[in-house]
Amino acid sequence: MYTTSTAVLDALEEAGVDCLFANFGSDHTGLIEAIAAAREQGRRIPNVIAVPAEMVALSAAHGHAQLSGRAQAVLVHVDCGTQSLAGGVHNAAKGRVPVLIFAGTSPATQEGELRGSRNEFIQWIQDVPDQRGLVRGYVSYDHEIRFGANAKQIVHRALRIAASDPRGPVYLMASREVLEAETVRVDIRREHWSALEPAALTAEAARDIASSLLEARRPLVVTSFVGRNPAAVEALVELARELAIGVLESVPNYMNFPTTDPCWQGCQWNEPRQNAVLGEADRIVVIDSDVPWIPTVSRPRADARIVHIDPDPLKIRTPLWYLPAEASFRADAAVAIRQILEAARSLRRPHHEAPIAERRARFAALHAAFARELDAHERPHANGITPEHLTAAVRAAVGEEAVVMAEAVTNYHVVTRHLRRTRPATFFTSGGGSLGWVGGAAIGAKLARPEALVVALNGDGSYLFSQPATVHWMARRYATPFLQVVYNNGGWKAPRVGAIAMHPDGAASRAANVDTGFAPEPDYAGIAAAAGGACALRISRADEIAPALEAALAAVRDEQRCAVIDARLVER
Ligand SMILES: Cc1ncc(C[n+]2csc(CCOP(=O)(O)OP(=O)(O)O)c2C)c(N)n1
Ligand SMILES: [Mg+2]
Repeated sequence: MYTTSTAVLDALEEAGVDCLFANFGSDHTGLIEAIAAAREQGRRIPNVIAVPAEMVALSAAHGHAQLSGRAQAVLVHVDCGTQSLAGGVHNAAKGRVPVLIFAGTSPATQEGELRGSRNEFIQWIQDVPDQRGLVRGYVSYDHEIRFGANAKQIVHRALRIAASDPRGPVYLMASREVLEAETVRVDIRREHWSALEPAALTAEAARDIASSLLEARRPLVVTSFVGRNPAAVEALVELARELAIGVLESVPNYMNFPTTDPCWQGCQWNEPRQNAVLGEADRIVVIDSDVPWIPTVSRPRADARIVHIDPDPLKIRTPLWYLPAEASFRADAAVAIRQILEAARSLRRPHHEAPIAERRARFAALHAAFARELDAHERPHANGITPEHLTAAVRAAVGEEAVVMAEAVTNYHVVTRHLRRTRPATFFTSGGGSLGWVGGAAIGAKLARPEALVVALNGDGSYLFSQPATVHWMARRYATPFLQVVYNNGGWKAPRVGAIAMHPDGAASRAANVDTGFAPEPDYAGIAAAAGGACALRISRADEIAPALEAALAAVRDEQRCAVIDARLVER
């Protein structure tokens, strides 16, 4: 029997969706039947992964797409499952991650008119006026499949929109009757539905930017997510090295630039001080960034000339957003950087050589000083574990190739600096602000790159947000072992330090308790052991770090099970 459900599965398979992260309900009878039938008949369909909590499902699809570059699919139950996707929808939207979210709806008939008509009390309760409206503020496209006859076309269209810049989540829904209905098999041509081609700069714009970079005294690239495409990192390295341009990462969401390269000028997060390199730059190219700086604390000089290249330079979905750029371009970073590089090669003249050599030396000196500062911070602390020492030890233990998924909050800047990544596609954050992405994302990463060592680095609060029981059950069930380190600082540090910074002499600064601490603390690692047989370790002394990492990596590599290290950080 060929039903709309069969057609949906066919379309996902044709589109190259590897995984369907599924949380089933009574709306999915047609899909459950079609999945079983496909397996019985030996027809290829995406790998169905059962996920006991929807936010974890979406985070896994998110992590997978970040590594594979391919949209994955998430199947949820009516309005309830859609709401349970929670902040995962925000993260996928803000992180520009392609994903298809597919939900059933309550049956649309109640007297047995069609197969799938209502037969359970909950189907009256779950009938809501605007199910798609739950996610409309975040998705790039939402629609309802009403007939089997064009279900495949709608799935392909949705995936095409998801995969085209600016990428993001898309949402489809269909009633149980539609998913149960028999239909005809439609043949599509894959190439008619591929993502849009990456956009380029005009030749004139490429020349203008190249010439302004050649003439600059302190040219700087500021980026957050150029590294979502490893080819863009390669191009940026070539451009920066050839023209001696500094590269400053602002809230990096990917590995954007090798930290060992003398052009790398560090990264800036929420540090409440002017960034010196940013303040010195006279020409700035902002490439792929939502927050290139925070003007109330750190900004370019008033006479700096700024251009902006981005898949979505208008940031239409961010109500308050502007940048003092003299020109903005909607273009793909890899394409645009190559164009600028070619133009610079043709425009370069002998009189450019001395200034290029001068700034090359300046950036190299700044880089060397910064590296010395990092070294100093990594030294063990007598009283316990510092996040800098811990991160340096993780770096040494896991190596340059390991894939790191980070949700480290007040330690983001520590993690990004001290991991000192050198290779593209070895560092990821959610790109959004809804905590709880990290565990699902680690599973998605491991599914996308089974041969990689996957490492999750996260706060204790973020660990609890991530639904660790679901995550670690999945990790065992689907053989996706990873190493997880909990940067345990006793609770939610971010809101506490935020309040005290806003009211330095206020009551909160004097209070012993501001309701952000987790004492008595849960046994973080024990949760993972109970749910998925993870190797559970708990440390609080500096000399315990290296042995714990060794034991944890042995569990991940040799026993193929997760390891969770609960690292109690020293109070500072
Ligand atoms: C879903 C969600 N709820 C609440 C917040 C607000 N919030 C921002 S940081 C933070 C604390 C996170 O704790 P933890 O992961 O331990 O990091 P720490 O601040 O301690 O470094 C909270 C609750 C959020 N960003 N996302
Ligand atoms: Mg914390």
